[in-house]
Parts: sequence; C-alpha cells; structure tokens
Amino acid sequence: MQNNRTFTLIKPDVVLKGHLGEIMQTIQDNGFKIIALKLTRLSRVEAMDFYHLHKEKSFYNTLIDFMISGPIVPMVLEKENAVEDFRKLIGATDPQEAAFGTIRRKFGSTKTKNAIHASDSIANSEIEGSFYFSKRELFV
Ligand code: FUP
Repeated sequence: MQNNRTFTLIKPDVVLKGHLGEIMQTIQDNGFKIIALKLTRLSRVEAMDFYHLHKEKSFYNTLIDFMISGPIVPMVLEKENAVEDFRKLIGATDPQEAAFGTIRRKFGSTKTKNAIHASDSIANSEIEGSFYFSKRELFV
C-alpha cells in the first residue's frame, strides 16, 4: 500500500442496520477518496485468517461469529496521512469510550459490534488491503 492509503472494513452491524450510505458519506466528507470497495461476506475460515493475531484472546470466537453474521464492506482509502487520520475518524475500540463525532461513537454498540475496522499501520494496511483486493483492483 502506498503511504497515503489505508484499509478499512465496515462491519455487519452497520450494513444490516442500513447505515452504509451514511458512513460512506462521512468518509468522503472527511477528505478520503475511495480507491477500492466491495460488498462481500467472510467464511469462518477467512474470518479466522483475517483476525489470526487475536486467536489467543478471550473474545476471539465472539468476534469471528459476529464477523460472519452478515455482509461486510472492505475498502481502500486515499488521503495524505491516511492511516493516522482515519484511526482518529473511527475512534476508540469501545464505542462507549470513543470521542463524540467519531464513527464508532455514532454507529457502534459494543467492543465487538463496533461498526468499523481500520488498519493501525501502513504495513498492516498493505497486508489487509491485499487480503480483500487484487493488485489490479488497487491500481498498483
Ligand atoms: P482496533 O484496532 O481499535 O479495532 O482494536 P483491537 O485491535 O484491540 O481489536 C481488534 C478487534 O477485536 C476489533 F474488531 C474489536 C475486537 N474486540 C472485541 O471483540 N472485544 C474486545 O474486548 C476487544 C476487541
């Protein structure tokens, strides 16, 4: 992934509640350009693979069950300082603790059902982006 890109994924709680359009508007209103996007679903094996770094955590099975419970929307976004700025826009992991005005504060409900994922480093954005998109889809 280039330095000005990040990866994000809108989670099943948002898609099932019909808030996808509003979140996409928020993302664009904050200066992020959508480079790649798809509406898809994860199999259990794919979800376990995507979250493999958390496999020892107590919440792992709950997280996997949730992530396969409905459609998801992975995206690659572009903006200067994308990784850091997008983490600010989504807010803290726990929606109850996330700052007012953030996506998780507005649309999330619990630490698992927290509306949206975003990469925490450029290196991880590359790994996560290529998990969902081909090189051709990413224009690289
Ligand atoms: P974040 O980077 O903010 O998504 O937070 P973490 O890397 O700590 O969490 C990774 C994933 O685990 C998130 F999708 C939320 C989920 N999680 C839980 O389901 N329960 C917890 O107690 C903590 C995290």
